[in-house]
Amino acid sequence: MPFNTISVIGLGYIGLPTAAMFASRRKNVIGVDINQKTVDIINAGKIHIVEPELDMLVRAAVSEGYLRAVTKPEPADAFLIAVPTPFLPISAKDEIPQPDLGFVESAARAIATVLKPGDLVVLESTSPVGTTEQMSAWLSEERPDLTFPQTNGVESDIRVAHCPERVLPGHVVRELVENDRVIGGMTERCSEAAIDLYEIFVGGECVVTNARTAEMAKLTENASRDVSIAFANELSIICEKLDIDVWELITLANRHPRVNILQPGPGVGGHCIAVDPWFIVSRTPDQARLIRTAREVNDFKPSWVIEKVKIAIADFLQENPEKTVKDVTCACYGLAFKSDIDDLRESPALKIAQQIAHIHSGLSLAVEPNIRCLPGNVENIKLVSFEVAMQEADIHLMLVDHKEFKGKRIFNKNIIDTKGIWK
Ligand code: SAJ
Repeated sequence: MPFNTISVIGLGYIGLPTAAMFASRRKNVIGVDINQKTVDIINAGKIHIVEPELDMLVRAAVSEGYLRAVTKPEPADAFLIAVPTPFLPISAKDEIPQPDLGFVESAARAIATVLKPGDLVVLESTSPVGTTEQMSAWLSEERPDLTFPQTNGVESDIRVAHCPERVLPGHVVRELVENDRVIGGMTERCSEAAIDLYEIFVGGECVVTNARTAEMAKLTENASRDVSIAFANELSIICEKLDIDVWELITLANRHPRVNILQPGPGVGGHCIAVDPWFIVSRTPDQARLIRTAREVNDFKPSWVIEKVKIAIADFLQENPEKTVKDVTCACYGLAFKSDIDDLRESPALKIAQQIAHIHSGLSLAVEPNIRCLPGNVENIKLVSFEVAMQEADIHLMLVDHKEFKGKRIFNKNIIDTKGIWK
């Protein structure tokens, strides 16, 4: 099936690289985003996010005329929806977060106006099971003159599929091409059309399933990683009680040929692994017991780390009775949600640093080699160099194992090392 014009709705961390990738294969790409500033930046050949190699790809795509951005959908042969699927705010502490499909609904209703028979609509956003069918129902509500797979099966005018993104932030450009792709069409013809679309740039295998299984596959991948990290985080808490070095323990256990324990840390962040498992729990709360507990274990880790800082401050004051708590300086090393990136969104490290700055009356320092300044909403934290923090702080909290922090030799310091790199 030829796709002369491809439209990508949502030009964020997934949508923009995907749009640029189609454009790099000399397809006519229309990127749609509700944010005028984002649209202007892209049309100037620049990017509004940090992702290696993406700037070159977008610059070339725009300057050669294959990619342009707009705020309102225009006709195309294929539409890829890559908008956020966050969860709704929760009011009670033990409430299960519920998915917010508002962006998917708006995107679906917006593209419906320009759909024509033969078009393909792909949902790429990570979504709870049933969302693709729901999206197709929204499209059909807007366009009663067209037929859709839920009512007309393989004969439908419009093809609909779920093809979840699975790329790792920091490696998006390479992984978009190399990773296998799950293709979940609502019918066989929908899957065939989606394969034709992705084969434009995907070098990995396009594996076909149905839409619901594709939705669950994506959630399963991230929930599986969340459960594995929760195991490591729980081990770190157990080992602390038993006076065992968790890093040594994991290294030893991983020598077993069938054991592969992940690494503990200050908690799980980012906009995927800390969110997606809830999409399973919210649909099947009575069945998804382990998945829910894993989320709770990982979400608990930042408070556990903060308690350790409080204890370290108290111990320091006991050893230095001439000082008051106001004289104690704390330094946090790393603020990003994981190593070697600049992304602070949903970062447990940032959350911990902010909480310490909030409760601690002494000075709070932070070292984050991947950013130049702190976001406007971060208060009472001074961004300093590694050397300044090492010299000035009394309590040193290692939060993110950035390459700049590894291999440093640190002696005679009060260190809380959540990543096990300064033991
Ligand atoms: N983390 C640990 N210990 C580990 C590994 C990770 O504490 O051993 C923490 C990280 O520090 C970070 C969080 O987990 O806070 C998530 O980091 P990550 O590298 O595991 O994953 P993401 O969120 O960057 O990307 C994930 C990937 N999913 C899987 O590996 C199953 C990626 O392939 C997905 O495309 C992405 O989610 C997504 O968009 O869903």
